[in-house]
Amino acid sequence: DSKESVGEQLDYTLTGIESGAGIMVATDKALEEYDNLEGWEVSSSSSAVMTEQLGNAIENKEPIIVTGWTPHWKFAEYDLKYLEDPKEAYGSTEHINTIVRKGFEEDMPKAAKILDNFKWTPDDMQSVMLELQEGTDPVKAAKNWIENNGDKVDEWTKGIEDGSGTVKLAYVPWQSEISSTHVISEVLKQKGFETDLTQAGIGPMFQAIADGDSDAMTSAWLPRTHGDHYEKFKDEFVDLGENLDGAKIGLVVPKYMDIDSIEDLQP
Ligand code: PBE
Repeated sequence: DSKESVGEQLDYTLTGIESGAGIMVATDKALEEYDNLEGWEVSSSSSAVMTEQLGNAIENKEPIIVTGWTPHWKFAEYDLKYLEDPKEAYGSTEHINTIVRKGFEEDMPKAAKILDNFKWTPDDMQSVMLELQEGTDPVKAAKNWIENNGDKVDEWTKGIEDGSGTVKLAYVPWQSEISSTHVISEVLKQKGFETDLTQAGIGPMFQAIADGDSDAMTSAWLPRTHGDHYEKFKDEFVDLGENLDGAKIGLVVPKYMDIDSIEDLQP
């Protein structure tokens, strides 16, 4: 019945992802900060289930509100929009930083320089994510991107001699992080290094860098998404700065939905 409010149609539920993700923490904050979201909740599942439910809703032209982020292939696949967030519960623009353990730059200066030089765009990351979504193996998807973007890779490695030794990379197995980590891993391998990739949750990933158990991560979404973890450990790692600018998190809906702002939702 089209006379039902969006809240009624959705049973007052936002479609979330893995609990513990930065965007889920931000969503809890949004639910607190917006008085009009009283009575709403967020379901937790996984990124894969979220995109599946989004796809199903769009196929049936039904309403859905998901926790969404950029870069992500869903924006290439579907007509979507972010709901305005006047209270900035989700922050504004995010960037993604590369972080290394203390002492790594001294121990492996060539590898550290390559990691420091690593910088790409949301479109670059999104194209690798799309390949993953289509079923390509992460190493192959990374190699394909490298093959098609030799000019960028040359920039990251220019004037750096081949090295040796193993670089230990930690990452959370989200498609965005799988993409960046495999791309930088393949570039390091092309320059003579070996790499050792370890999957972890966000907190354990920061902890591993702080403890020196891992050398580097390319997955710190800042200032908001992983801000709490960053603050907790910031004296115990070295921040090499941005590897991607123009990331974003928020509530995302199909364009056919008749709402534009979080404030349009009714309690
Ligand atoms: N994400 C993708 C993560 C970071 C990368 C936006 C789902 C999050 O912590 O929310």
